[in-house]
Amino acid sequence: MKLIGELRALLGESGVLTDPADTSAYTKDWKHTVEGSAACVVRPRTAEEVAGVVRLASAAHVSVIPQGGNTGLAAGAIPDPSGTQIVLTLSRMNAIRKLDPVGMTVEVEAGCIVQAVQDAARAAGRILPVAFAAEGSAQIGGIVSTNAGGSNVLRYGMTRQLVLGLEVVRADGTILNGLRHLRKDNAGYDWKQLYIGSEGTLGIVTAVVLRLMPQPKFVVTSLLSVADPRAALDLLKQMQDGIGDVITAFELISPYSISIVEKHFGLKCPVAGGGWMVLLEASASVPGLREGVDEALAKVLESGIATDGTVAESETQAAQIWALRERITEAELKEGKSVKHDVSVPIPSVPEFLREAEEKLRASIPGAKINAFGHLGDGNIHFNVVVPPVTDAKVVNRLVHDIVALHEGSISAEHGIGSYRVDELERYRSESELVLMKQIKNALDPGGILNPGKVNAGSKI
Ligand code: 2HG
Ligand code: ZN
Repeated sequence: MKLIGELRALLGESGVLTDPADTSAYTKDWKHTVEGSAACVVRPRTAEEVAGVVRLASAAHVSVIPQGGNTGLAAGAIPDPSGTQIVLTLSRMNAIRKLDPVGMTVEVEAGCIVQAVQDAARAAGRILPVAFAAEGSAQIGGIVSTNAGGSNVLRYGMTRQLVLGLEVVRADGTILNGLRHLRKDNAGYDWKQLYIGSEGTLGIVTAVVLRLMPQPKFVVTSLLSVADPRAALDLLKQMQDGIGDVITAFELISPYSISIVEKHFGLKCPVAGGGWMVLLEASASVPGLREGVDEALAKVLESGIATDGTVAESETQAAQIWALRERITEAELKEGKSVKHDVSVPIPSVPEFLREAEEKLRASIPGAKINAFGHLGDGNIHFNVVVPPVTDAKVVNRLVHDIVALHEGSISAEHGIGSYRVDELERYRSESELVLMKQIKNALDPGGILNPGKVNAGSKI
């Protein structure tokens, strides 16, 4: 293939992988349920090299699939099975260029591992306030391109809220540089918003300026048992009333989720009873946080909204509580075939959604086990269903998503559409929204070479 030679001339021998032994890690998703094939994997070191790859690929009418840490759960960074597409990994572009503790910004290259940026921020007395189980492998470019969520969204917002500046390689191979470290910038259209969350279908993010936050001096982590999701919602209301300004996480965990984490990782839930759990974390720098949380917890325990609970007395105990939450995804993988739903509904509707969806599933899919957990404080539930191997995932999706639609929710709260939810997007977004999305795609990538088939809004119009 002539293109491979051109890419080698541009990037050097080590910049182009073609041996399947080297490329296979880039052609299947984290869950190993979607597997494609690539003509090659390219490993550029600069935005100029990324732009060069895009120009060569475009001239050869070959598509480019940008890939970060490949931790996504929507198969949004995997090539199709044709073996003709190029995977472009940003992993060699991993410099932390500039960290400003006064302006509270950090400028990083797209391939930086999220945790490395978190560590650098902490060393400067600041935090990068994203938190999710895959942060040790996920890359900054990936979380920006997917507008990743996680368990701190309640306090700090989605990744979008943290992006101040962006550098993007456009589909025509030009570099768009907006790496500004500004809090306020209303000069013209805020074009970076188009690229954030567009899953590499409009441009390739090569560098980012992120907002940092002050590092809270005190953190209180607690685990509380509640009778059911409705009680969890009551608990949320009470805690918002009492200490809402210091809550950083409010996570709901079903009994089944706890049971599989205990089973597969030998962990032990410190709160007995085997019921629904809420992980609540609060953080602040002013003294008195622990007393304030204790007082609020005493009230909810007294009133019976929470039936039992524990507060971590050390960082180790806090980490143990978090492990129960963060290992659910891995435990689910060990349980067998699962069908994922990353949904959101208005927060007050969460208990009703859970009740209806569970009822429907139990009636339609005998043997289904519901692994429901997630970010109740944001109305985002991972309603994952462990099913017998013969089950048609699309049937399960339809069932759950129709209930989400009845509650005017979203079929993708934080993981994105990828290739996994393309049909669902067409079904649940209005025609006028799909038309607009298609117009945006056509305007920014008229040749359709960037991550084709992903998101794919309006393809059926
Ligand atoms: C989480 O909240 C992640 O832990 C993964 O978003 C959710 O496994 C999942 O479906
Ligand atoms: Zn999540």
